[in-house]
Amino acid sequence: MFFDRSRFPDKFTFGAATAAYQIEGNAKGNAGQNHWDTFAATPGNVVGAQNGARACDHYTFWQQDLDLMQAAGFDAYRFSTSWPRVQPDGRGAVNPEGLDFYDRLVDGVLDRGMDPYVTLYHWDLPLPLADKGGWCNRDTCAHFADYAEIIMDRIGDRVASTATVNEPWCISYLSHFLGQHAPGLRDIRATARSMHHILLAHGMAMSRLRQTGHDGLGLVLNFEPAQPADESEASARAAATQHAIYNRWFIEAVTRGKYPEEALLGLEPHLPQHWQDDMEIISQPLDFVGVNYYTRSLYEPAAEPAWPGTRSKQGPLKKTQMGWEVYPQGLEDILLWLSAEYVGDLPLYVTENGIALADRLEDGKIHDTERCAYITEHLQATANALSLGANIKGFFYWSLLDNFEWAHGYDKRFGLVHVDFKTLRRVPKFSYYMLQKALTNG
Ligand code: IFM
Repeated sequence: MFFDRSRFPDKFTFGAATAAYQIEGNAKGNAGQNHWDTFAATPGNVVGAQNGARACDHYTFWQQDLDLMQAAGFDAYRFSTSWPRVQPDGRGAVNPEGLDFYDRLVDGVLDRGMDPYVTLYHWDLPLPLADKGGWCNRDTCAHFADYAEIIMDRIGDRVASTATVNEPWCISYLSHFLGQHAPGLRDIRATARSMHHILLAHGMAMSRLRQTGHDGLGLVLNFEPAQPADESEASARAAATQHAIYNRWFIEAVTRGKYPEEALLGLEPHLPQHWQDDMEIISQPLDFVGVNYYTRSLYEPAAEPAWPGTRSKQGPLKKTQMGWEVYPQGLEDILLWLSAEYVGDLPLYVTENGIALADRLEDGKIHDTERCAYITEHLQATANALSLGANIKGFFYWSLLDNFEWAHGYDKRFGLVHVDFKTLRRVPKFSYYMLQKALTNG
């Protein structure tokens, strides 16, 4: 059986999520370039050197996309605003077309009876700021606070919820240590700095938005249970180190104003001087925490002597098109762990959860039954956590549309709606109709 809305409280919010660079088409509307454009133009970084210049052209087809959201019966649409679309240089002059776009989009969401959930930064760093060191440069944080104020000045009166940043682990560790996302660095000093500065940017934007009278403010973190690959002590230590880096660093900073010792062990020598002085602004009160969850990871010690001295190992569970294990229990565990250890009664939202599959159009239809099962199991996990006391207020599927999956290009399909990237035709998948049926009692 597919999920049943009656298992959730009346006001529980069901939505779907997207992000600007992945769907809008950055070439439209006088947007500035961002570091993904140049990262993608560098051989070997993105499958087929694909980029977000056209994507789903949501910039043109946004009304059609919002109609799809409305017809599915969603309560809310989670989208991000593009910094380079609004401020092509990342500072100073505003592109009026960019601001107008988000103004229309927010009204379009409201006109269709849904709540707008905005994220201010989902990875599209303006190129001129990247040239000055991007998230390794402290100045980027102040520019981000200015940009946050500009956006919220225009749409803040109508949005239901505002997240400053999406997935700081990806913005920093994945992009500066593992080199898999823009700017593609593999450098521990850049990693430590970006891990700190992205939190400082969040804190500075929070302060600015509070001062200018906004509420409903928080941030979106990604979590992945880090489990030992075997029974050994060494693997347990490897998993604990990765748990500290991935799952504890950001939530501990924003809720307790500190970083975990296991992660400081490798990162502290590379943090900016006097980083402790920033922890107060980083840990100011939040109105919610967004939780993005997809899978778990297994860790064991690496032969490599350099910190963190861990490596991940393929697990035995069923895999998605991304090669990620399907592990719904992890979502329940993470939600309960966050409630018990860090957030208490502060509202939690599952702001992203979804599965990539090699969907194929057959007779004009897409029978993505695996996606239906994935969604059902993860909603079940969410309902379990709710019934055990976690204060979860909503669940957003990632993603409404097939889109630009970063380093994987357009090959990995997460959408409820299939997009033909040649014609840009949208075709709702079986999972879309299943959700629609459950949400509309149809
Ligand atoms: O597509 C991404 C999204 O941009 C951030 N969270 C994870 C998704 C799937 O990889």
